[in-house]
Amino acid sequence: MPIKPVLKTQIDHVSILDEHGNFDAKLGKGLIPDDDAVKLYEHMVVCRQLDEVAFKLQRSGRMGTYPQNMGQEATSTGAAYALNKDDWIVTAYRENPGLFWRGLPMEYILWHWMGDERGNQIPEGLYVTPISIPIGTQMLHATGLAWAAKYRKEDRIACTFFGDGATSEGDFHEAANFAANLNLPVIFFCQNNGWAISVPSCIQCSAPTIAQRGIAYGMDCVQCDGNDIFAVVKVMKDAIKRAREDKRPSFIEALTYRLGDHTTADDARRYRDAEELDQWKLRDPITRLGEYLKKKKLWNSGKEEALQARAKAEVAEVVKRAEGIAPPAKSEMFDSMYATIDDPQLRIQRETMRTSSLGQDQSQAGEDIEASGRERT
Ligand SMILES: Cc1ncc(C[n+]2csc(CCOP(=O)(O)OP(=O)(O)O)c2C)c(N)n1
Ligand SMILES: [Mg+2]
Repeated sequence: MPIKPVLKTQIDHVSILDEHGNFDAKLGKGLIPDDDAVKLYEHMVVCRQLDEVAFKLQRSGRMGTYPQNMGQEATSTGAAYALNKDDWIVTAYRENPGLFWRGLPMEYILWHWMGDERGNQIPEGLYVTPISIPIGTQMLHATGLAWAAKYRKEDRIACTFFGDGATSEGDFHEAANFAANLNLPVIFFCQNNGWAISVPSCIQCSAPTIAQRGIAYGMDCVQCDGNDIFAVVKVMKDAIKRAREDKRPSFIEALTYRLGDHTTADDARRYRDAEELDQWKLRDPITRLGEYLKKKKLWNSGKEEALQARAKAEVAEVVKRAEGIAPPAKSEMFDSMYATIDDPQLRIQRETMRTSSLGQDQSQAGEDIEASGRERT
Protein backbone atom coordinates (compact mmCIF):
# COMPACT_ATOMS: atom_id res chain seq x y z
CA MET A 1 0.00 0.00 0.00
CA PRO A 2 1.45 3.38 -0.90
CA ILE A 3 1.82 5.95 1.81
CA LYS A 4 -0.48 8.84 1.05
CA PRO A 5 -0.96 12.11 2.89
CA VAL A 6 -4.20 12.38 4.87
CA LEU A 7 -3.80 16.06 5.65
CA LYS A 8 -2.18 18.87 3.75
CA THR A 9 -2.62 22.31 5.12
CA GLN A 10 -1.18 25.79 5.15
CA ILE A 11 -1.45 28.94 7.17
CA ASP A 12 -1.88 32.15 5.20
CA HIS A 13 -0.40 35.43 6.40
CA VAL A 14 -2.53 38.50 5.61
CA SER A 15 -1.02 41.97 5.29
CA ILE A 16 -2.68 44.90 3.54
CA LEU A 17 -1.00 48.10 4.81
CA ASP A 18 2.61 47.24 5.52
CA GLU A 19 5.09 49.08 7.70
CA HIS A 20 6.52 50.94 4.69
CA GLY A 21 3.13 52.36 3.76
CA ASN A 22 2.45 49.98 0.83
CA PHE A 23 -1.26 49.30 0.49
CA ASP A 24 -2.68 46.22 -1.24
CA ALA A 25 -5.46 47.93 -3.16
CA LYS A 26 -7.08 44.66 -4.22
CA LEU A 27 -7.31 43.09 -0.77
CA GLY A 28 -8.05 46.40 0.92
CA LYS A 29 -10.75 47.62 -1.48
CA GLY A 30 -13.82 48.86 0.39
CA LEU A 31 -12.65 47.31 3.64
CA ILE A 32 -12.60 50.49 5.73
CA PRO A 33 -14.26 53.60 4.27
CA ASP A 34 -12.21 56.79 4.66
CA ASP A 35 -14.46 58.33 7.32
CA ASP A 36 -14.16 55.20 9.41
CA ALA A 37 -10.38 55.05 8.95
CA VAL A 38 -10.16 58.56 10.43
CA LYS A 39 -12.44 57.58 13.34
CA LEU A 40 -10.39 54.45 14.02
CA TYR A 41 -7.18 56.49 14.01
CA GLU A 42 -8.62 59.08 16.39
CA HIS A 43 -9.87 56.31 18.66
CA MET A 44 -6.48 54.62 18.86
CA VAL A 45 -4.78 57.94 19.69
CA VAL A 46 -7.18 58.57 22.59
CA CYS A 47 -6.64 54.99 23.81
CA ARG A 48 -2.85 55.47 23.70
CA GLN A 49 -3.27 58.61 25.81
CA LEU A 50 -5.38 56.69 28.35
CA ASP A 51 -2.71 53.99 28.44
CA GLU A 52 0.06 56.51 29.13
CA VAL A 53 -1.95 58.23 31.84
CA ALA A 54 -2.87 54.89 33.45
CA PHE A 55 0.86 54.07 33.65
CA LYS A 56 1.50 57.40 35.41
CA LEU A 57 -1.41 56.82 37.81
CA GLN A 58 0.22 53.57 38.89
CA ARG A 59 3.66 55.15 39.22
CA SER A 60 2.29 57.95 41.39
CA GLY A 61 0.47 55.54 43.70
CA ARG A 62 -3.03 56.38 42.49
CA MET A 63 -3.73 53.00 40.89
CA GLY A 64 -2.64 49.36 41.28
CA THR A 65 -0.70 47.22 38.83
CA TYR A 66 -1.54 48.00 35.20
CA PRO A 67 -0.73 46.13 31.96
CA GLN A 68 -0.03 48.62 29.20
CA ASN A 69 -1.82 48.06 25.88
CA MET A 70 0.57 50.35 23.99
CA GLY A 71 1.46 48.97 20.55
CA GLN A 72 -1.43 46.53 20.35
CA GLU A 73 -4.24 49.01 19.63
CA ALA A 74 -5.02 47.87 16.08
CA THR A 75 -5.91 44.30 17.04
CA SER A 76 -8.85 44.81 19.36
CA THR A 77 -9.96 48.06 17.69
CA GLY A 78 -10.08 46.39 14.28
CA ALA A 79 -11.86 43.35 15.65
CA ALA A 80 -14.47 45.39 17.54
CA TYR A 81 -15.02 47.51 14.43
CA ALA A 82 -15.82 44.40 12.36
CA LEU A 83 -18.18 42.84 14.92
CA ASN A 84 -21.83 43.72 15.45
CA LYS A 85 -22.82 45.65 18.58
CA ASP A 86 -24.50 42.60 20.06
CA ASP A 87 -21.71 40.12 19.43
CA TRP A 88 -19.79 39.13 22.53
CA ILE A 89 -16.32 40.54 23.14
CA VAL A 90 -14.63 38.30 25.69
CA THR A 91 -11.29 39.79 26.69
CA ALA A 92 -8.14 39.19 28.65
CA TYR A 93 -6.46 42.45 29.77
CA ARG A 94 -4.77 43.98 26.73
CA GLU A 95 -7.86 44.85 24.74
CA ASN A 96 -8.93 48.19 26.19
CA PRO A 97 -9.23 49.84 22.76
CA GLY A 98 -11.74 47.21 21.60
CA LEU A 99 -13.80 47.59 24.77
CA PHE A 100 -13.81 51.38 24.41
CA TRP A 101 -14.76 51.15 20.73
CA ARG A 102 -17.73 49.05 21.78
CA GLY A 103 -18.73 51.76 24.25
CA LEU A 104 -17.36 50.78 27.64
CA PRO A 105 -16.65 54.07 29.45
CA MET A 106 -12.89 54.38 30.04
CA GLU A 107 -13.25 54.90 33.78
CA TYR A 108 -14.41 51.28 34.14
CA ILE A 109 -10.94 50.07 33.21
CA LEU A 110 -9.33 52.48 35.68
CA TRP A 111 -11.73 51.33 38.40
CA HIS A 112 -10.79 47.74 37.70
CA TRP A 113 -7.08 48.44 38.17
CA MET A 114 -7.82 50.65 41.18
CA GLY A 115 -9.30 47.53 42.78
CA ASP A 116 -12.86 48.80 42.62
CA GLU A 117 -15.32 46.02 41.68
CA ARG A 118 -17.59 48.56 40.03
CA GLY A 119 -15.15 48.45 37.12
CA ASN A 120 -16.29 44.89 36.50
CA GLN A 121 -20.00 45.66 36.55
CA ILE A 122 -20.46 46.10 32.84
CA PRO A 123 -23.31 48.50 31.95
CA GLU A 124 -26.54 46.83 30.86
CA GLY A 125 -26.76 46.17 27.12
CA LEU A 126 -23.02 46.06 26.45
CA TYR A 127 -21.99 42.64 25.20
CA VAL A 128 -18.53 42.61 26.74
CA THR A 129 -17.20 40.59 29.64
CA PRO A 130 -15.01 41.98 32.42
CA ILE A 131 -11.21 41.82 32.16
CA SER A 132 -9.88 38.31 32.82
CA ILE A 133 -6.61 38.02 34.73
CA PRO A 134 -6.42 34.22 35.03
CA ILE A 135 -4.79 33.30 31.76
CA GLY A 136 -7.08 31.48 29.36
CA THR A 137 -10.27 31.12 31.38
CA GLN A 138 -12.17 33.62 29.24
CA MET A 139 -11.90 31.37 26.18
CA LEU A 140 -14.14 28.83 27.90
CA HIS A 141 -16.62 31.59 28.67
CA ALA A 142 -16.65 32.59 25.01
CA THR A 143 -17.35 29.03 23.92
CA GLY A 144 -20.15 28.87 26.48
CA LEU A 145 -21.63 32.18 25.37
CA ALA A 146 -21.55 31.09 21.73
CA TRP A 147 -23.17 27.79 22.67
CA ALA A 148 -25.92 29.65 24.52
CA ALA A 149 -26.48 31.94 21.53
CA LYS A 150 -26.74 28.98 19.18
CA TYR A 151 -29.08 27.13 21.55
CA ARG A 152 -31.34 30.18 21.82
CA LYS A 153 -31.17 30.70 18.04
CA GLU A 154 -29.77 34.20 18.53
CA ASP A 155 -27.76 35.76 15.73
CA ARG A 156 -24.85 36.44 18.06
CA ILE A 157 -21.25 35.34 17.88
CA ALA A 158 -18.43 35.51 20.44
CA CYS A 159 -14.92 36.80 19.84
CA THR A 160 -12.41 36.02 22.54
CA PHE A 161 -8.96 37.58 22.91
CA PHE A 162 -5.94 36.02 24.51
CA GLY A 163 -2.16 36.06 24.28
CA ASP A 164 0.32 33.69 22.70
CA GLY A 165 1.14 32.30 26.15
CA ALA A 166 -2.52 31.52 26.80
CA THR A 167 -2.53 28.95 24.00
CA SER A 168 -0.27 26.79 26.17
CA GLU A 169 -3.02 26.58 28.81
CA GLY A 170 -5.38 23.62 28.94
CA ASP A 171 -8.33 26.02 28.91
CA PHE A 172 -7.56 27.01 25.33
CA HIS A 173 -7.58 23.40 24.15
CA GLU A 174 -10.84 22.60 25.91
CA ALA A 175 -12.54 25.73 24.62
CA ALA A 176 -11.30 25.10 21.06
CA ASN A 177 -12.28 21.44 21.05
CA PHE A 178 -15.81 22.16 22.28
CA ALA A 179 -16.24 25.06 19.87
CA ALA A 180 -15.24 23.01 16.84
CA ASN A 181 -17.04 19.80 17.79
CA LEU A 182 -20.27 21.58 18.63
CA ASN A 183 -20.04 23.92 15.60
CA LEU A 184 -20.12 27.09 17.64
CA PRO A 185 -19.81 30.64 16.35
CA VAL A 186 -16.63 31.61 18.19
CA ILE A 187 -13.60 33.53 16.97
CA PHE A 188 -10.41 32.75 18.84
CA PHE A 189 -8.28 35.87 18.49
CA CYS A 190 -4.69 35.37 19.58
CA GLN A 191 -2.62 38.48 20.14
CA ASN A 192 0.84 37.06 19.54
CA ASN A 193 3.03 39.79 21.00
CA GLY A 194 6.05 37.51 21.12
CA TRP A 195 6.23 37.25 24.88
CA ALA A 196 4.42 35.73 27.84
CA ILE A 197 5.95 37.96 30.50
CA SER A 198 9.65 37.02 30.06
CA VAL A 199 9.08 33.81 28.08
CA PRO A 200 9.47 34.26 24.31
CA SER A 201 6.75 32.54 22.28
CA CYS A 202 9.32 30.36 20.48
CA ILE A 203 10.05 28.61 23.79
CA GLN A 204 6.46 27.63 24.40
CA CYS A 205 5.42 26.88 20.84
CA SER A 206 7.83 24.88 18.72
CA ALA A 207 5.64 25.14 15.62
CA PRO A 208 6.31 27.98 13.15
CA THR A 209 2.92 29.55 13.84
CA ILE A 210 0.54 29.68 16.79
CA ALA A 211 -2.35 29.65 14.32
CA GLN A 212 -1.75 26.01 13.42
CA ARG A 213 -2.71 25.02 16.96
CA GLY A 214 -6.30 25.57 15.82
CA ILE A 215 -5.93 23.17 12.89
CA ALA A 216 -5.74 20.26 15.31
CA TYR A 217 -9.32 21.06 16.30
CA GLY A 218 -10.61 21.40 12.77
CA MET A 219 -10.84 25.17 12.73
CA ASP A 220 -10.07 27.59 9.90
CA CYS A 221 -6.86 29.29 10.91
CA VAL A 222 -5.10 32.39 9.62
CA GLN A 223 -2.24 34.66 10.61
CA CYS A 224 -2.24 38.41 10.04
CA ASP A 225 -0.16 41.49 10.70
CA GLY A 226 -1.79 42.66 13.91
CA ASN A 227 -0.33 46.16 13.59
CA ASP A 228 -2.15 46.59 10.29
CA ILE A 229 -5.75 47.46 11.07
CA PHE A 230 -6.81 46.66 7.49
CA ALA A 231 -5.47 43.11 7.78
CA VAL A 232 -7.20 42.69 11.14
CA VAL A 233 -10.54 43.84 9.71
CA LYS A 234 -10.12 41.55 6.68
CA VAL A 235 -9.44 38.37 8.66
CA MET A 236 -12.17 39.28 11.14
CA LYS A 237 -14.75 39.77 8.38
CA ASP A 238 -13.91 36.35 6.95
CA ALA A 239 -14.13 34.72 10.38
CA ILE A 240 -17.38 36.52 11.21
CA LYS A 241 -18.94 35.23 7.98
CA ARG A 242 -17.94 31.65 8.86
CA ALA A 243 -19.28 32.05 12.39
CA ARG A 244 -22.58 33.65 11.41
CA GLU A 245 -23.40 31.69 8.30
CA ASP A 246 -21.80 28.31 8.94
CA LYS A 247 -21.66 28.34 12.76
CA ARG A 248 -17.96 27.50 12.53
CA PRO A 249 -15.20 28.68 14.84
CA SER A 250 -11.99 30.27 13.54
CA PHE A 251 -8.56 30.93 14.91
CA ILE A 252 -6.79 34.21 14.15
CA GLU A 253 -3.17 34.78 15.08
CA ALA A 254 -2.35 38.48 14.92
CA LEU A 255 1.35 39.33 15.07
CA THR A 256 1.86 42.35 17.27
CA TYR A 257 4.11 43.60 20.06
CA ARG A 258 3.69 45.21 23.45
CA LEU A 259 5.79 48.34 23.42
CA GLY A 260 5.61 48.58 27.21
CA ASP A 261 6.54 46.21 30.00
CA HIS A 262 4.36 43.18 30.72
CA THR A 263 2.78 45.18 33.54
CA THR A 264 3.90 48.02 35.77
CA ALA A 265 5.36 45.29 38.03
CA ASP A 266 7.78 44.23 35.28
CA ASP A 267 10.95 45.62 33.71
CA ALA A 268 11.23 44.15 30.21
CA ARG A 269 14.75 45.56 29.78
CA ARG A 270 15.91 42.64 31.90
CA TYR A 271 14.97 40.05 29.26
CA ARG A 272 14.43 41.61 25.84
CA ASP A 273 16.82 43.41 23.54
CA ALA A 274 16.56 47.14 22.99
CA GLU A 275 16.99 46.55 19.24
CA GLU A 276 13.92 44.31 19.15
CA LEU A 277 11.88 47.05 20.79
CA ASP A 278 13.26 49.65 18.37
CA GLN A 279 12.30 47.49 15.39
CA TRP A 280 8.74 47.18 16.62
CA LYS A 281 8.44 50.90 17.32
CA LEU A 282 8.85 51.35 13.58
CA ARG A 283 5.80 49.13 13.09
CA ASP A 284 3.60 51.11 15.49
CA PRO A 285 -0.01 50.56 14.36
CA ILE A 286 -1.05 54.14 15.10
CA THR A 287 1.81 55.76 13.19
CA ARG A 288 1.15 53.38 10.29
CA LEU A 289 -2.52 54.31 9.96
CA GLY A 290 -1.68 58.01 10.46
CA GLU A 291 0.78 57.92 7.55
CA TYR A 292 -1.83 56.19 5.37
CA LEU A 293 -4.35 58.95 6.17
CA LYS A 294 -1.80 61.68 5.43
CA LYS A 295 -0.97 60.09 2.07
CA LYS A 296 -4.68 60.14 1.22
CA LYS A 297 -4.92 63.80 2.35
CA LEU A 298 -7.36 62.79 5.08
CA TRP A 299 -5.06 63.99 7.84
CA ASN A 300 -2.63 66.83 8.51
CA SER A 301 -0.57 68.37 11.30
CA GLY A 302 -3.36 70.77 12.31
CA LYS A 303 -5.79 67.90 12.80
CA GLU A 304 -3.13 65.97 14.69
CA GLU A 305 -2.52 68.85 17.07
CA ALA A 306 -6.24 69.25 17.74
CA LEU A 307 -6.62 65.50 18.29
CA GLN A 308 -3.73 65.36 20.76
CA ALA A 309 -5.30 68.22 22.74
CA ARG A 310 -8.71 66.52 22.67
CA ALA A 311 -7.20 63.20 23.79
CA LYS A 312 -5.50 64.87 26.76
CA ALA A 313 -8.68 66.71 27.79
CA GLU A 314 -10.89 63.63 27.41
CA VAL A 315 -8.58 61.40 29.41
CA ALA A 316 -8.20 64.05 32.13
CA GLU A 317 -12.01 63.97 32.48
CA VAL A 318 -11.92 60.16 32.64
CA VAL A 319 -9.41 60.31 35.49
CA LYS A 320 -11.61 62.85 37.31
CA ARG A 321 -14.60 60.54 37.01
CA ALA A 322 -12.55 57.50 38.07
CA GLU A 323 -11.13 59.20 41.14
CA GLY A 324 -14.23 61.22 41.93
CA ILE A 325 -16.45 58.29 42.83
CA ALA A 326 -17.09 57.67 46.55
CA PRO A 327 -15.30 54.54 47.77
CA PRO A 328 -17.51 51.47 48.14
CA ALA A 329 -18.60 50.38 51.64
CA LYS A 330 -16.22 47.73 52.94
CA SER A 331 -19.12 45.34 53.48
CA GLU A 332 -19.75 45.34 49.74
CA MET A 333 -17.15 42.64 49.26
CA PHE A 334 -19.61 40.32 51.01
CA ASP A 335 -22.73 41.72 49.37
CA SER A 336 -21.27 41.32 45.89
CA MET A 337 -20.29 37.73 46.62
CA TYR A 338 -23.42 36.33 48.31
CA ALA A 339 -27.10 36.71 47.45
CA THR A 340 -28.00 36.07 51.09
CA ILE A 341 -25.68 35.65 54.03
CA ASP A 342 -27.05 32.84 56.16
CA ASP A 343 -23.84 31.67 57.76
CA PRO A 344 -23.44 33.42 61.17
CA GLN A 345 -19.64 33.53 60.83
CA LEU A 346 -19.94 35.32 57.52
CA ARG A 347 -22.42 37.77 59.07
CA ILE A 348 -19.90 38.50 61.79
CA GLN A 349 -17.16 39.03 59.26
CA ARG A 350 -19.35 41.35 57.22
CA GLU A 351 -20.34 43.35 60.26
CA THR A 352 -16.77 43.60 61.51
CA MET A 353 -15.66 44.77 58.10
CA ARG A 354 -18.45 47.33 57.96
CA THR A 355 -17.88 48.85 61.35
CA SER A 356 -14.13 48.71 61.90
CA SER A 357 -10.77 47.93 60.46
CA LEU A 358 -10.68 44.24 59.64
CA GLY A 359 -10.60 42.14 62.79
CA GLN A 360 -9.33 44.89 65.04
CA ASP A 361 -12.45 45.66 66.97
CA GLN A 362 -13.39 42.43 68.71
CA SER A 363 -16.23 44.07 70.58
CA GLN A 364 -18.05 44.71 67.32
CA ALA A 365 -17.63 41.10 66.35
CA GLY A 366 -18.72 40.03 69.83
CA GLU A 367 -21.93 42.00 69.65
CA ASP A 368 -22.88 40.28 66.48
CA ILE A 369 -21.91 36.88 67.82
CA GLU A 370 -24.36 37.39 70.64
CA ALA A 371 -26.97 38.69 68.26
CA SER A 372 -26.54 35.59 66.13
CA GLY A 373 -26.85 33.36 69.20
CA ARG A 374 -23.55 31.61 68.59
CA GLU A 375 -20.85 31.18 71.15
CA ARG A 376 -17.26 31.98 70.52
CA THR A 377 -15.18 28.83 70.28
C1 LIG B 1 -3.77 30.73 35.13
C2 LIG B 1 -2.66 31.73 35.23
N1 LIG B 1 -1.38 31.32 35.25
C3 LIG B 1 -0.38 32.23 35.35
C4 LIG B 1 -0.66 33.56 35.44
C5 LIG B 1 0.48 34.59 35.53
N2 LIG B 1 0.60 35.30 34.27
C6 LIG B 1 0.09 36.53 34.12
S1 LIG B 1 0.31 37.12 32.57
C7 LIG B 1 1.11 35.72 32.09
C8 LIG B 1 1.64 35.58 30.68
C9 LIG B 1 0.57 35.68 29.64
O1 LIG B 1 1.15 35.79 28.36
P1 LIG B 1 0.28 35.93 27.09
O2 LIG B 1 -0.86 34.98 27.13
O3 LIG B 1 1.18 35.84 25.92
O4 LIG B 1 -0.36 37.39 27.22
P2 LIG B 1 0.36 38.82 27.20
O5 LIG B 1 0.58 39.21 28.64
O6 LIG B 1 1.62 38.69 26.43
O7 LIG B 1 -0.61 39.75 26.57
C10 LIG B 1 1.19 34.79 33.14
C11 LIG B 1 1.85 33.49 33.04
C12 LIG B 1 -2.02 33.94 35.43
N3 LIG B 1 -2.39 35.23 35.48
N4 LIG B 1 -3.00 33.03 35.31
MG1 LIG C 1 2.05 37.40 24.84
